[in-house]
Amino acid sequence: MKQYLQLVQDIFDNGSWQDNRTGVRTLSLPGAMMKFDLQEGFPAVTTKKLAFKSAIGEMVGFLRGSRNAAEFRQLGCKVWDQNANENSQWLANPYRLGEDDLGPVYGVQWRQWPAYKLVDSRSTQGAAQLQDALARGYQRIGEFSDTGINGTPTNGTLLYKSIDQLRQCLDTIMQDPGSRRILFHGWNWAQLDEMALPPCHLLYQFLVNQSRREISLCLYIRSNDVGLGTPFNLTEGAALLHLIGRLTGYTPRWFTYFIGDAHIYENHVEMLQEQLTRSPYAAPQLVLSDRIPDYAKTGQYEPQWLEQIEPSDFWLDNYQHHAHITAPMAV
Ligand code: UFP
Repeated sequence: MKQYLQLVQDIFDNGSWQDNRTGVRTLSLPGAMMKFDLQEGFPAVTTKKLAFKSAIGEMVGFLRGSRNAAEFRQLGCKVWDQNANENSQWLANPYRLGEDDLGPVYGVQWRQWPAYKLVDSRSTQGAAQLQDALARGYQRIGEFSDTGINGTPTNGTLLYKSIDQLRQCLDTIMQDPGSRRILFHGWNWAQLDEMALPPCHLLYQFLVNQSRREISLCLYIRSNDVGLGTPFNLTEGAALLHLIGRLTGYTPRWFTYFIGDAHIYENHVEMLQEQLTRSPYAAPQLVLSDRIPDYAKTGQYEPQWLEQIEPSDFWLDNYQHHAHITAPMAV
């Protein structure tokens, strides 16, 4: 994990102090990248103890489309409690469904992205569009009529479908592995105002190398708390790539991690300076339970495992790390 320490050092050397909504200042760097070869090991931070179970629990919650902090707690992850129940702006949000609710955060977008279409079904072309949309699983939810502006249909049929982006990615890896369109996205403008926290890790693209039977992931994170968030998000992204590789029969290879705003909170400076004095250990290996079917061995495509996996299906072998240290999370 030299790259992580290099990023921390880069922020100390080149970052600048910024104010933000949390009231705790950050040293921020615009734009950063790390690239890991997962065949060389798992990108677990070793200069402190990684909260591995908690990170995996969160990822499993995302795969199940969870939007409730109690469900994350049951999976062994408490990181959502504060955002669900202590953020005053969220507490006053009319979309909040009560205690522990988070709104349609990550997993909801991954598995149930709400998609709407408005087609002008009175025109000849609109009728064909309506038929096409119905064939693609959209459902008619009503008729719409408005005075309209600049080309927006003034009359139309409103259609709805919930899109399982992650499942579509898996299906495309199986059916069209050369595709350069295998991605899922969390930034849904129509629902940002309904979420306890707009997504930080928001764009995941899978890339398949058929001749080498390898799969890679590029992940884009718009805003990353390098002290607490980055070790967590690295764990989740790399574990997800291992899982997708297992289910589709490819070996996980390159994990490229892009950050928009890479920052260190003022109250994390001491923790990270301490980590810079520690020498990183060799990377551990991620082990996935034999319970999860390996397509490369079985030849059976079983995407339902996206929902069936449990946090206990993942563990780290040979994880050597320095002493635990932590610092408060900014909410
Ligand atoms: N944050 C992360 N990773 C996550 C997550 C949040 O680093 O997975 F959900 C941090 C980034 C930032 C804060 O410090 O949480 C979100 O604040 P904002 O929305 O203002 O960027």
